[in-house]
Amino acid sequence: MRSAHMNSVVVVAVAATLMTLAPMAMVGCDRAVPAEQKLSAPVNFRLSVKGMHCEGCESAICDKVGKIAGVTACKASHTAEDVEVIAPAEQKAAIIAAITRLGYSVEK
Ligand SMILES: [Cu+2]
Repeated sequence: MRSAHMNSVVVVAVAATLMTLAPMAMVGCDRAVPAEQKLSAPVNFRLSVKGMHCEGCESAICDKVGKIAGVTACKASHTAEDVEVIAPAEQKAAIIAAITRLGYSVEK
């Protein structure tokens, strides 16, 4: 049981790669595929975020956003008031919620 956690960390890290490289190879073993591997391929999107005033705010946001499953990149700018993320599109709501919970406002 001790290795179960490590295994899931590795699965998250390679999930996006597996989905883009060999989606057809997954057919036939659906029950063995962890939920993380069902995320779609990451896309780049930009959120307009108000309330950041320094680099500490930028790292606070990307620290949180980076922990969301499927997120492969995060870049925040308090001067441009935006956050650029590379993540599966279906994770966008979770990313907006995480930023909002930190006290910043995301404009849609
Ligand atoms: Cu700040």
